[in-house]
Amino acid sequence: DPYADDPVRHPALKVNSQRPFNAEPPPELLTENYITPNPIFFTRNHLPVPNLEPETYRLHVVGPPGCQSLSLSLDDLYQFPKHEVTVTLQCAGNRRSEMTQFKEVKGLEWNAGAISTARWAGARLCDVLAKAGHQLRETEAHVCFEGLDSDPTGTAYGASIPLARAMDPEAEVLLAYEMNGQPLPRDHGFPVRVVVPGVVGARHVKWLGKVSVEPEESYSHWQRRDYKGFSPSVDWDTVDFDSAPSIQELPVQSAITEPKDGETVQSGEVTIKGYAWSGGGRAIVRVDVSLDGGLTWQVAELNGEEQRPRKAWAWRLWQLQAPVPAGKKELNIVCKAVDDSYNVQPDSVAPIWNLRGVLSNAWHRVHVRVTP
Ligand code: MTE
Ligand code: MO
Repeated sequence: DPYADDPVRHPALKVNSQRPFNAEPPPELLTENYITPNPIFFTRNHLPVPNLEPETYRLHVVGPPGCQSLSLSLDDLYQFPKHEVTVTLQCAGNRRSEMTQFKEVKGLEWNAGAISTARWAGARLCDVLAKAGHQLRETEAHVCFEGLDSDPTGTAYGASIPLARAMDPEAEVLLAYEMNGQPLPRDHGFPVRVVVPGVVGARHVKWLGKVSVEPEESYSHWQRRDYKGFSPSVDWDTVDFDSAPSIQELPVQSAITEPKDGETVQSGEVTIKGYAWSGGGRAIVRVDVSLDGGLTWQVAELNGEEQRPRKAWAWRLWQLQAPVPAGKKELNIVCKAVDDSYNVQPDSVAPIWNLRGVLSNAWHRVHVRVTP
């Protein structure tokens, strides 16, 4: 069993797949803290978790002709200026189960918990690339990452981001060795992972073994044959993965974490909680909540850390306390967020459904009963 050496996990996690391990925190725990505690941070593994020795660990940095290649130990990485940033990481498949309810898709059944937030620390990728002699040139190029996790044929997990993002100090791309003040837990990439603020989880390569600058995107399955969006009309017979760009920045997202779907709430007053986040550093400017399926709306209070414009890498938590309209036996609670480009979420799943069930960001809906 290649998974026999996987780490022990927190019992509160809701497991979507044991081998490889995929799990999300229950919604009410997810928004209990602004920073997600490491043991309940959602986990998305495609392969067995490698067991790496910090003493012998080396990161290989490979450049195009004219650049130096580096082999960096953990101590070498610690010599670069330590950079810290709070970043929300979201899987492209977050809320996939709502797409499945509309029409079958291929993928893990994530609810709204394939998203978490941590304070990451490490070396900036731009500093490491600069040390290898890289400059941002006119030509389009990509920074490819390879994990040290691999399948039985030896194929490693891989992904890439454009060189322009990697070289931009303001983009704050990290080779992270700390998560919330601790060494990375094994499930989250010990000893080093990539953190790409504002970008889909799939590019945050864990157990990082190799960084290389290439003229083309990564040839990895997960860059080329997965994590792409398609029209609802595209099926597995007609899909052409080369026709769509790889997902990088994610669209605006929000979800309700309390109350839970199917719950019964007291009459009088109801408290509704959730999270909101957008990709590309776009800040959340507003969250609207409806108790009547979207006929009327109230504005929720935004909590958590205020985000910098264009560098809003982390989520806002939000809350609304509202009177339950007299005589109501049930509530159709809905939330939707607006980011600082005034992007909004679509009202339903049907027009954004896709065969892989990615980019699921329709208005989030929760149905509850009211005790008389
Ligand atoms: N990196 C490696 N090496 N192997 C993986 O399976 N999964 C990716 C990404 N990095 C993955 C990886 C995906 S799809 C996501 S969503 C994030 O890691 C999840 O990070 P987390 O498990 O720390 O939450
Ligand atoms: Mo993912």
